[in-house]
Amino acid sequence: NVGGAGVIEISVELKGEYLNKAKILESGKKLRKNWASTWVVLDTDQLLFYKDSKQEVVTNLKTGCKADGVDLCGAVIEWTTQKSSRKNVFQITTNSGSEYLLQADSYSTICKWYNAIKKTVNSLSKG
Ligand code: I3S
Repeated sequence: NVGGAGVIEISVELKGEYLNKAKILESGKKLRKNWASTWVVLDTDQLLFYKDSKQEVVTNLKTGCKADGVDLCGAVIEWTTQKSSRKNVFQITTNSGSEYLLQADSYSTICKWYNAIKKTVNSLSKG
C-alpha cells in the first residue's frame, strides 16, 4: 500500500489501537518487563498510552489531566528479535534513554504502527 492514497488511509485508520507494551528501560536503567495491553494513540510528536479507549476520552475531557506518553523527537524505532521471545516486536528508544517494546499478534497491525511511528519520527527530525 504505497503512494498518496495509502498514506491518507494510514492516518485515518490510526486513531488508536490496542497493542501489547512493555517498558524495559527508564533513563538508562533496566526495568522488570511487564507486558500490558495498552490503548496506543499516535499524536503529532508523541505516542500516547492509555489503559483503554475510554481512558483516552476521559483524559481529553479533564483539563490538566495529561496522558502517559513518549516523546518521539529524536527517538529510534527498530525491529527486535533479541529482547523478547514474542513475534512482531519493535522497540522505541527515546532521547531520554527509555526503551519500550510494542507487540501485536497480527503482523499487519504491528507493521502499520511501525511505519506510522517511523514516519512521524522522520518528519520531526526534518523540523
Ligand atoms: O526478557 P524476559 O525477562 O525473559 O521477559 C519475560 C519476563 O518478563 C516474564 O515475566 P517474569 O519476569 O515474571 O518471569 C514475562 O512473563 C515474559 O513474557 C517475558 O518474556 P517475553 O519473551 O514474553 O518478552
